[in-house]
Amino acid sequence: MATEETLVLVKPDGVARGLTGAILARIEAKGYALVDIRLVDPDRGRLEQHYAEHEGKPFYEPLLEFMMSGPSVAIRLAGNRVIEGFRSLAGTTDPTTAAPGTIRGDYGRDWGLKVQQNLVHGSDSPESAARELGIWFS
Ligand code: RTP
Ligand code: MG
Repeated sequence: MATEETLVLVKPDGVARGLTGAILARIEAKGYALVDIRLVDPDRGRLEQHYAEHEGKPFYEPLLEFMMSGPSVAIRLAGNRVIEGFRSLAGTTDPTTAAPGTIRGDYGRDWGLKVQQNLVHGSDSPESAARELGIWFS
């Protein structure tokens, strides 16, 4: 199988809380390769592209506001089955119930806000990865 790539974001809550290093350490310990990494302060247009699938959902506007609240670290990550592998490292969407041992499960919680602040993003398919890498590394 050809080596796969995914887009990982350390979202604004992860950067603001100083967890970028801890999250990168988990990714490196798992053995995936960092191909590119950059700090990005995304404008609304970039986020509308990234989250197009969620437009119209109740959490869409709070999600864009949250993602514009500070910079994210964008990572181009490579390895066999890295898409499902990173999502497994990240844990499920809701950090309150994400399994301990995952990034969201160990570092995340419900802060009583309008959107899940869950520290990281990982592409969910090869098609999403190609599209999202184009948005964040253009
Ligand atoms: P991601 O795309 O960030 O890797 O996370 P995911 O697949 O686990 O979650 P997804 O359903 O794609 O949702 C994207 C992001 O929107 C926020 N969200 N908040 N009900 C809520 O408050 C809610 N639902 C989703 C989260 O930040 C989620 O990661
Ligand atoms: Mg998603």
